[in-house]
Amino acid sequence: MRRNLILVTSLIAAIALAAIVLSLEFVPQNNKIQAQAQTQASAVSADNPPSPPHDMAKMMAEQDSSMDSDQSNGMQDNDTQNKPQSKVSDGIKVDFVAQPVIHTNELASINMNVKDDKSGAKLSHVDWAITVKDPNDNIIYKTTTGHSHVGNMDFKVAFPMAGENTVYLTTSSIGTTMGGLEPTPKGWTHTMISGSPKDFAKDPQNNFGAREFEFPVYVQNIDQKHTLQGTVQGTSVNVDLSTTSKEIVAGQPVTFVFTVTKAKDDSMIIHPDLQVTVQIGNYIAAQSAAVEGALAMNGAIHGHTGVESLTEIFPSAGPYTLNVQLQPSTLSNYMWGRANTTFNVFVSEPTGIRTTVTQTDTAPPANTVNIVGLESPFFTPNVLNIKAGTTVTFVNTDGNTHTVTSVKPGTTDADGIFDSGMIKAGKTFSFKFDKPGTYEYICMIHTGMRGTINVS
Ligand SMILES: [Cu+2]
Repeated sequence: MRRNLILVTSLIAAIALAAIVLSLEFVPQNNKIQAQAQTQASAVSADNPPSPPHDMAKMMAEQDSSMDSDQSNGMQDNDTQNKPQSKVSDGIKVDFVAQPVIHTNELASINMNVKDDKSGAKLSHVDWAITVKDPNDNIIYKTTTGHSHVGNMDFKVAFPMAGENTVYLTTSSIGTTMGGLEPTPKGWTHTMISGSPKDFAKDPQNNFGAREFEFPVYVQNIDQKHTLQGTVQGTSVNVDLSTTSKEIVAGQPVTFVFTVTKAKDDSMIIHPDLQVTVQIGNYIAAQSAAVEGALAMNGAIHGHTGVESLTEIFPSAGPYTLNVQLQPSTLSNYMWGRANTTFNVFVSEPTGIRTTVTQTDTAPPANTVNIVGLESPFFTPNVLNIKAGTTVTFVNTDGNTHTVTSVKPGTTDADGIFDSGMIKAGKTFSFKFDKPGTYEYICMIHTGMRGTINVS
């Protein structure tokens, strides 16, 4: 009994000691992480960007031409980093923060806040749609209409192409008591006065209509250089990853090039061995032979000159990691023991798949109108010509609730001819047009959405 007690006591003492040792070890690291987080936070909250967005775009374009030479020395150029941007359109302000350094094919974070420019207060009940285009004007990302309760929108996107990409934002405010939500305190946002979807459209303070914004986002080539400590004391090596293709696409071969140099003077290390493990989540998609105790002939990736390559076909799109383990061979001119690191790459869908994603906007069946959301053309077809006696079905293909409400031409005043009420995502509304004429309709929640039915 007594002996057990002593055992337990000494066990507790040992655990406590271990905890102290562990915490001592972790304190400096935690501080470092916190310090980094603070630096990031202060960059994010800066309301005024150091230079206006237009000048920045120009700066970036100039930077573009000198990019190749910058990359070869592996230095991070401050001018190719994204800085916080703010834009104002008729009283509505959008603060835009993209991840400062974005490499091609890595998942990058983007954050936007919609505010009242005068008061700086965030708007509540904001709807938004986002389209992202690459430097060649191809759509690489597109949302249906999303909703934010407090005017904050976060999303992640991988940019396949280096250079100046563009994020297009269409945003609009929605009524206050919609969906059973309490209105925000009076005076705090634009979305205040009416609370009723019917009156909402007539309320100039409540209804700020739709606004369109665009923000340039600078993306650097995939080139990523990692400096690693070797297990031999005092040694460190650089591993530089680049690709031979501009884009990494699922199902298509891509060649990764690893360059291994001495960190001290960036001189080439000859005859290094690398093991590369390609992983998505916990799933290992591919692995080269092990380097441990093995020479090149055993199948590890080996480079006579310190430049190794690996050609890989990714089975599907998504965020992958390349885990790289490297060690010198007996023929190497530098002995660092072992080192390892992880590179993040994002594999995109083949273009064919991407195109079909956006094709939902087009070609609905006869006498059907798709409600596509905040971005023009809002309804497809936007103008529908039919014969009297035809029933038209409106299908909400967007991710948000809309209405189809007939209005007096050129206005947002309901004329009572037809009104769908709320059409939730995926739901439909049908109306039979008996009398010839021109019928204009809008969405009562997003009054910028307008379409026409011509009945002959
Ligand atoms: Cu709508």
